[in-house]
Amino acid sequence: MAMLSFERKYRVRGGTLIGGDLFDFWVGPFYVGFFGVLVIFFSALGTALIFYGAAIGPTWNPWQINIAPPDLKYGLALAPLKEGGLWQIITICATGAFVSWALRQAEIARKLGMGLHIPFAFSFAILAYVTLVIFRPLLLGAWGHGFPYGIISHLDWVSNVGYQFLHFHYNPAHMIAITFFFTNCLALALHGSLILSSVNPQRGETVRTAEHEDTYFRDAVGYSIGTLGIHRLGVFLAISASFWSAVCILISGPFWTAGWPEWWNWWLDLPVW
Ligand code: UQ2
Repeated sequence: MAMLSFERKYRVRGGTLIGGDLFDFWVGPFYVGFFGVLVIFFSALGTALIFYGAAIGPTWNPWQINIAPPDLKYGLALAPLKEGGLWQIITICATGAFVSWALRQAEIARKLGMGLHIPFAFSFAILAYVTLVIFRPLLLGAWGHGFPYGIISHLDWVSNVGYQFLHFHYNPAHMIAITFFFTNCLALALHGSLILSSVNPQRGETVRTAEHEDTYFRDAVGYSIGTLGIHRLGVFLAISASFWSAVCILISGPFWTAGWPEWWNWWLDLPVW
């Protein structure tokens, strides 16, 4: 069945969170919905403001374009447009677009009678971003603590904030986050390669099934987590990576101001020595 005629029977009415039938329609292959309209609005406005910020800036070199947050002196107030105000509105647009995207995911999932796992998982990515540009600046008392929007400039920000704590790799939450990112890579490499090895055979060979997949890992490591289990593990590793990333930057400043290597003094200070 051609994809479009196949999809037609799943294009059901309802499942919307807001707006009822008003926005319950598709444009070509895309479901719109109330949140689709919001996504278009926020991303169009946000992108236009980024281009405006680039236009009033010193360069069109894509690597060097930079839209900086306000100076710390503005605290948590609104700043003039050309002194960080643009960054503030762009941040609102980005957050609005991301949250609307998650809610559109939820509407589509409801329409199809699926679980809400996709918007749930995506919300951890939103959390990581919002922690950087909203929660942490709020806790530190100035929007100027958000990261600048630019390819090179945001790298510089990460480097500078890292060195502010002497050695960010000693941040325990950062360690946990990295461990999840790496384990996520391991799990996806195992899973992706296992699936390709069994269901994408050479010409003339037959497709292998889950029995073979289980057997492979039982032979190799004495354990198979299973076809459903590997996906549960994947979601867990992925959301944990985002979650601990958010934690590691949130505690840096608001809850720990010394160098991160020093945090480990609790070990040396244990009375047991
Ligand atoms: C598995 C399984 C899959 C998989 C993978 C495994 C049939 C198709 C990759 C193997 C995974 C294991 C042994 C867990 C590894 C643990 C960590 C923390 C990386 O058993 O079932 O389904 O894709």
